[in-house]
Amino acid sequence: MLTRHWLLLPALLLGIKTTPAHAFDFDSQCSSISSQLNVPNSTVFFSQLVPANTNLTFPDNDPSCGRPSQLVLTDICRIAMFIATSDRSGINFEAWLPRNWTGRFLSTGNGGLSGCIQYEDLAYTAALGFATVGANNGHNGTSGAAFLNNPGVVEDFAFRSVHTGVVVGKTITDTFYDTPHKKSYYLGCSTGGRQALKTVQDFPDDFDGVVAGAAAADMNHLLAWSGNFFVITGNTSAPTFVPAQTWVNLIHPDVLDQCDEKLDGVSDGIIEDPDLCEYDPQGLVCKEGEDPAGGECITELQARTVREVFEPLFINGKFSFPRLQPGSESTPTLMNGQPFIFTADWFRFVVFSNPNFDVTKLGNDDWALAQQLDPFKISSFNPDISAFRNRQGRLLTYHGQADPLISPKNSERYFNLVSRAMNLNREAQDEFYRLFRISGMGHCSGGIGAWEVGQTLAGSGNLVNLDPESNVLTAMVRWVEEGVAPDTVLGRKFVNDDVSQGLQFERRHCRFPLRNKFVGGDSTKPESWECV
Ligand SMILES: *[C@@H]1O[C@H](CO)[C@@H](O)[C@H](O)[C@H]1NC(C)=O
Ligand SMILES: *[C@@H]1O[C@H](CO)[C@@H](O)[C@H](O)[C@H]1NC(C)=O
Ligand SMILES: *[C@@H]1O[C@H](CO)[C@@H](O)[C@H](O)[C@H]1NC(C)=O
Ligand SMILES: *[C@@H]1O[C@H](CO)[C@@H](O)[C@H](O)[C@H]1NC(C)=O
Ligand SMILES: *[C@@H]1O[C@H](CO)[C@@H](O)[C@H](O)[C@H]1NC(C)=O
Ligand SMILES: [Ca+2]
Repeated sequence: MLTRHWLLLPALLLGIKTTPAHAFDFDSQCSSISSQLNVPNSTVFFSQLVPANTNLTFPDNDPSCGRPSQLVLTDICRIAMFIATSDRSGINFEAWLPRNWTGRFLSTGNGGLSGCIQYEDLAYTAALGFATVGANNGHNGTSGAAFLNNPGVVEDFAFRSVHTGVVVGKTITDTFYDTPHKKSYYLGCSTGGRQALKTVQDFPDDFDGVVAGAAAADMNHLLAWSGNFFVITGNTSAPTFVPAQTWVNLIHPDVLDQCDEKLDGVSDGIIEDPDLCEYDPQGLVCKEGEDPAGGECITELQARTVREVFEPLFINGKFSFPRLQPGSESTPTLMNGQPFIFTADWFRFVVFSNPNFDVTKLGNDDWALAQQLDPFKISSFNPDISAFRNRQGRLLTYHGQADPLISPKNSERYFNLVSRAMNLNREAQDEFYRLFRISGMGHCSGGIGAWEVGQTLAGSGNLVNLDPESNVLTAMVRWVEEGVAPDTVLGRKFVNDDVSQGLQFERRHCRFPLRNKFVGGDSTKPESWECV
């Protein structure tokens, strides 16, 4: 006893903080948290301490989610619960609370029509010190079948899962650490990007900083647009159909020939700004005596398909969704000669409530009907986000310029619509909302460009470089907390997308409407480019 007092005394004299009266004991807090929570209409399944480097497995997770396990990167308290959102709907929800907490809260989002907790995003953001939450968006798995005759499930998908998770997640965070969180953030892509815009539009107080990738916004029109590729191409035996290998081996090189070096000065397979590309497939049409079966040329009918694929969608003569961008045809997913799966599910289970509906017949009138229904305003396209702006919210959007699933032009379109609706000049909009166009990136991640910008754990380079100059999430934290807005995002490409094999090249991506201009030198060096 005596010895211990003697040891303590100099510490106190020096003003060194000793153990406070209510020591925060992470481990015991984790075992008792469920008894401290009083979330209405919820069931806590468990709370458990998970040490860093644990390989968590999820044997009960729907196999279609493709997430059977996740490596946990830092010590967390993992809380899993069910929260009812109506008497016939509810969300499966998890909070991952890191031992090394920064005082920040974050919500993750979902993808496609799922239905799946994105454990990799929980792992990533918990490792960066966020108290992070994720939910299953109101149903399990990637199918839309759960929407059938259950508007509550559709409502969860449209907005309620994320918002409920945020309300509950903030309470859990503040209770767990016995301190209010300081700032709140969101990180998501695709449907996760749409969810992001939805909260900015309808729940402006939920987040201080929102990072939204490749947003599936203007959702009804997007589903019409993606469904319309089947209308254009026909099935795989139609004379209008263009096989995948023709897109990849014949048309894509021709697109690059017209739009790569000619438009941006560097022949690297990356079209810096596909907005500038007006591709004409006429040169590929078979000449006298040439046979399209050889894959060296295409028919006039196929050339028409190619042109239509790169045109915007008009519904009843009205512009409804921007065109697929040239460059993305190297991944011809939407042109596979089958009704797009998410469109098919949406019309079967939501629009027509008929699992046997013949989705091969979908067309113009159906697209118009879906937009008219717009269940729970799933469109997520309201351009008046002044409430978010007025509370000092910050919005960072990014979009891969070679995205084969959601046209990156739609992110430009929303940016411009906000500007018009709120009557903002460029400077005023820049204050709170920026869009970065990531050249050579596919859907949310991947691609031949310098696509690693801190958006996910994918590719693994993101966790080793948290510099706000090259990480959209830490850039957002700096923007919110220090008022330093990102002017560019330095993207990285690792050899074979494997950080251990080293850096292949870096490129700085510009904020819209600026575009990259090659100014000379080594094109793999960021200094050789300029935003103009
Ligand atoms: C985690 O465990 C699963 C299933 O046992 C295994 O397939 C996976 O490779 C493991 N992941 C890591 C990072 O060890
Ligand atoms: C969804 O999956 C979770 C396990 O991941 C399970 O606890 C829950 O009961 C499932 N919900 C439905 C509606 O099947
Ligand atoms: C909880 O569930 C009951 C019964 O379904 C419902 O009346 C009540 O509004 C719910 N409460 C909350 C906070 O959701
Ligand atoms: C905790 O986070 C801080 C920065 O937020 C970092 O410097 C430190 O290394 C982290 N400690 C552990 C044990 O992860
Ligand atoms: C393609 O469509 C045609 C005409 O509708 C039909 O006769 C044929 O069976 C379809 N082929 C395939 C492979 O679906
Ligand atoms: Ca180029």
